[in-house]
Amino acid sequence: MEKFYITTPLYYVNSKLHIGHTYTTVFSDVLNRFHKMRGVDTFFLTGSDEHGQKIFEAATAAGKSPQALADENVQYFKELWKLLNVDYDKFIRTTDAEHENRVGMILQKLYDKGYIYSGKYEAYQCVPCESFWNEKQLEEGKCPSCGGEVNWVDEENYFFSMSKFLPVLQKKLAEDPGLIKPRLRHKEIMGKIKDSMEDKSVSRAHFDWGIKLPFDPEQVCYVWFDAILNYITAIGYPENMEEFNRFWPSDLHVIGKDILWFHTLFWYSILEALDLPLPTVYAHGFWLMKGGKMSKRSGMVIDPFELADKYGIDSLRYFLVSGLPEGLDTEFSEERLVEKFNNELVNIVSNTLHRTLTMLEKYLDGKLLDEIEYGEMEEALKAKFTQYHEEYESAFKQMRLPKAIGAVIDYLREVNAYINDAAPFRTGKNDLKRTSAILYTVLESLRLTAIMLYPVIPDTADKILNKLKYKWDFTSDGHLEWGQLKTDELLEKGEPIFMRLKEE
Ligand code: ME8
Repeated sequence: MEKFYITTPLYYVNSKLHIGHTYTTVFSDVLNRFHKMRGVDTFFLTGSDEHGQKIFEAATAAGKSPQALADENVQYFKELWKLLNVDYDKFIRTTDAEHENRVGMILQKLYDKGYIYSGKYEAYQCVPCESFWNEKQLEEGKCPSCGGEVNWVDEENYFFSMSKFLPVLQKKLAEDPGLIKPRLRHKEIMGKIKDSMEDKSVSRAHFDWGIKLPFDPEQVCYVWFDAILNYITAIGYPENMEEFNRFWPSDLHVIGKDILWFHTLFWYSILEALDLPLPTVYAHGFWLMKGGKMSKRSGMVIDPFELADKYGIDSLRYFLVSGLPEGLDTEFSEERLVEKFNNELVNIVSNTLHRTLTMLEKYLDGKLLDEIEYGEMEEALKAKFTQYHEEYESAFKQMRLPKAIGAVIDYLREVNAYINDAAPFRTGKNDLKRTSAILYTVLESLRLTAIMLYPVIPDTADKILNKLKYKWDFTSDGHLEWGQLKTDELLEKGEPIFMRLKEE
């Protein structure tokens, strides 16, 4: 059976989440649902990053223990994902005993292989990014990831011999550019390899909020080394290799472009050291606010709870995944959210459904005739469906979600043009056979579009399919074949599925 293993970053528990984090998780959920509804054996992992100096400092400032702060925010993360219909299979916390034990085993394994050794550490540290850099990596003396201030640290600790693996990686990445997506991110990383050719410290001696090194309990594991291993510990490595082999290599690590270096050169070197195959990484751009990156640090953030409350869950999911074009940064705007919702989900999806069910009630008392006779116009529309469906599938497989959604909406535009041309409002009661064939063609198109939109707006898809009295279990393939809508049910128009939104 085909499998699909997808992950989000583990979000830091130092504070609440904003629309940027929400985007990554919803985007991953949409991709996961797309594969799941094709009958694939999917596994969707998300979680929380809880160790390290940054969390320790945030907890101290709030007068709490790091564990208490983490517990509180994990609860909040889970509430947010539940509200937004994020259907993950596992939520991993880096303080889970299972994860901590497995990280300990991996550290010991690498130490025994001679890939971890002790030495003197000197680097520039960026506390908010939990990152360490050499002189060459800094950009104008600032952290290359967030552009913030860095400070100098030196201490005795342990190093991972990353430089040993980078030449192999360089070759592998040149041979297989598809590992890092989109293409511009692959290019970015290829350009960074030569400045990364040095070993990386993987322990800290000056504080203790972390996983103790099994071979030196005076030191704790560097938070990025601990957290990045979650993608393999969550599925059993190194204890349960049967479960692990079912899903590894993962199919997609979805991240923002800020943590690309860690998820490629750093992560891939660890995997090389463990003799594990490399997975694909997809890095998206940023949601901006007033031209800058929306971030906890800048304080310029948009609260997802507030937005979901104002505009609804599916409108938020829809806007997020259709609103950020591949690889690019985009300004977040409520005005655009409302406009997109009204233009696409209300004017096109909801109105087409309501208008058609209204005609069905009016001319055929809510029941389609059993026999459907297709004419030329119907055959032409079916051919268009095949074409848009292919475009949708191909865009989805390339993670081009705005394009995939665009294909569905464009198809519905064609359906509306077909309604105008076929004119069931003219044939009406005079030619019931013809009217029924036209309305069937439109309702079947709506059934197909509801299924295509299901990964993005699952509740709405469910509502549409309920109105059409179409039953499916959301996880088996074959529902996107033309002609599966039954004609033996009484369909009622009821209330429209969406009303126009106003910006608040
Ligand atoms: O980096 N636009 O966690 P984090 C789009 N714990 N996405 C954004 C964004 C924005 N303005 N701001 C944040 C960490 N993100 C580490 C990860 S993984 C082993 C450890 C999203 O809480 C984006 O996915 O800082 C980014 O990569 C992630 O949040 C960073 O979350």
